[in-house]
Amino acid sequence: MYTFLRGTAYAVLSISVSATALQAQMVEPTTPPPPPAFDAQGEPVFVKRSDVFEYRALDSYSEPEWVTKKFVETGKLPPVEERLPAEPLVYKTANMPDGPGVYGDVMRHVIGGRPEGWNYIAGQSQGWGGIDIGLSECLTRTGPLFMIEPEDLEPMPNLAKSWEWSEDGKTLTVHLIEGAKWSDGDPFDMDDIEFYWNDHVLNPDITPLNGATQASFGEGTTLERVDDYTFNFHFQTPFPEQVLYNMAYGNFCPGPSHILKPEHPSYSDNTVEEYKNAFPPEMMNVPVMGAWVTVEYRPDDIIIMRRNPYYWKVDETGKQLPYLDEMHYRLSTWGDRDVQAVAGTGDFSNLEQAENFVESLRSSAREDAPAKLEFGPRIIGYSLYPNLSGNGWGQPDEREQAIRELNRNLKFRQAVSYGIDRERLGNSLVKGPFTAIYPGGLHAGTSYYDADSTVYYPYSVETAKALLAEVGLVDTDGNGFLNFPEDTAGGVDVNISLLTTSDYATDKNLTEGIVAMMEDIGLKVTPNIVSNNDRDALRRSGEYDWQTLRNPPNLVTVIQNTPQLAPTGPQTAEGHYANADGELDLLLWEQEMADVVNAFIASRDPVERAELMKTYQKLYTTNMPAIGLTQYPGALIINKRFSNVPAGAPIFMFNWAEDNIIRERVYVAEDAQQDHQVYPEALPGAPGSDGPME
Ligand code: BQZ
Repeated sequence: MYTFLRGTAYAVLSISVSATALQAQMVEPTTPPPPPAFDAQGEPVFVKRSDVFEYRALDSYSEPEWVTKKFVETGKLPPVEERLPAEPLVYKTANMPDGPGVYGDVMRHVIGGRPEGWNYIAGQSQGWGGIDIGLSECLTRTGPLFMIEPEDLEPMPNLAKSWEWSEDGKTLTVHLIEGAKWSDGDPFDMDDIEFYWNDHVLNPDITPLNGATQASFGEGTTLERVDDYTFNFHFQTPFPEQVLYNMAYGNFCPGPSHILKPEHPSYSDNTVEEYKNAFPPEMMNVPVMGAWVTVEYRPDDIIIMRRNPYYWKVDETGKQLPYLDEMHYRLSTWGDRDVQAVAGTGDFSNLEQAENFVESLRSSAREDAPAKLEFGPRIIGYSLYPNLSGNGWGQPDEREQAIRELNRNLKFRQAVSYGIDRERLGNSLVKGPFTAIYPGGLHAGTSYYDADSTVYYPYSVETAKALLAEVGLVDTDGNGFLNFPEDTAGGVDVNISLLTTSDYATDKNLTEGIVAMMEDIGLKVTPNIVSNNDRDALRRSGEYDWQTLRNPPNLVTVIQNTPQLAPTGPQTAEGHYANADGELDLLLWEQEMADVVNAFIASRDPVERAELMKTYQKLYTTNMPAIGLTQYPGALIINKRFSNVPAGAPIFMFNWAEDNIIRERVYVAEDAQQDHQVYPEALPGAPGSDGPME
């Protein structure tokens, strides 16, 4: 399966420039300068997981009065106690910043994504921005871990309410919440779990949206049903505790098998594509386990959701959650999300585009500003990802293959890194103490980061040019751009296509900066700017030379999505998937990185794990599977009328703020409520029916 190929083609070519002159210009790699001081503004209130919620039966339950009157008393809905599980998830009052809430009002999100459809587990995007996080509940939960004491840092229960390891650590027995129901009243049970695992995770033709594969749970891992609410995971290695993180958002969030299965290619005549598209955005009321259900979709305008009458979480007074009756997702741009949040026409934003920092800070500083803005730690990082596959992933043509061979050449990647002026790049986004020089790898300020293990190729055009000459690239046609040797791609200019999403100004600005800086060292780079969904499709299919990308979360947390830190499986490492035959042509250092990551996953010794991550960081920043660009903090913007927003919630740590703030227990005090509901006193309708039930 694993074959080793070396980028030898160029090494032998002799070059005219005298080696000594070149040596003289070369700048040695060093460690990165310390980032400018920038303290997070908010401080979480650290607690144990068991302080946040528990599963237990309460004496009585309640719901919004209009639900009782209009739906229960009219027989359209069974009484609340019959809709809830035997032991619902109960949020503890002591952990609610503002105490138990009241029903009503809406949270108005603004997003830049667009829904492809509702078949999340078959790989469809719902537009991001908290939509999929709100609709899909997962076995465990990690968002709120930002406020959990380090001693108790382990994923929180969710649909899986408890689990235990076998003596030898090779079996994890997982207990699901019993009696919970999908938003149409259908029981949630092992049928949904097995359908997700057998017919999606293990199905090579279908990949859930966030890329879960068997490798995400450990090579050779199997899932065995015990009874309707219990299953065993069987592992090849003992105590792979990482798996608990991969049972959280994005990797183990089952879909409604009673709705999806009849359309699945294994149980119908549908093709994989037909199954994927069988639940288009226009289809309303698709059952969910989340707190709100989609009842209206107006293309390029808005998605409206109404409270889920079967939601399986309550507060300690017995009130069924959520408190908010309606959710809006206005379909606009990510930049507009910031603008509307500080203006008060939107209610929430992850301020993640550095270009919007100054204006957002200015507006939210006003006395009468409608929203609160709070910066968190430096967790946003951007990198340049070269496609490292040399054996056909993405079906490259001759030119593309020649680029892949360059990408696989360390000297070439070093040249690119030396050619990037990260200070200028950061300042081109925003001036001030926000951006930091980021060589790549683990983010400075995160728990496993070690500056001494971090290699930094400081900005030096001369060194970059010298290395490109060593690789054998010469400007043979004198147009200022380096050419391939005669016998490669017809000796044309080396012209690199740089894949970038059009959805974020930051991504486009960084790409423009890279194009200019690469021209300075003689490399022609052409931006390929496409929509986010198209970008994500090309990213997964490998049809790109380079891409500008906001780093995946595991470079911040390490303990989440750990297998994706390196090519530990055929589709785990950003930038290097296996080819169509499943062959992964790893370079030596990539194999070393995969071995280190697997050793980290298998280790339960905190000292050993810290050492392993130092080795990982050294391998990463020396060899650069991705070349770091910049790193900066994000800020959470929330309208001041919302209560129960946890202190110090970062826009991103283990998950995005849309998960971190626990939206189902966020509320608006009666006297602060605003009249934005489009369908007051309405509930979701039958699956596939139009609009809400009134
Ligand atoms: C936050 C997030 C919630 C995905 C997405 C989007 C996709 C990526 C990433 C972020 C958006 C927002 O990020 O930018 O602030 O609301 O949705 O899911 O960038 O293109 O594939 O990983 O989470």
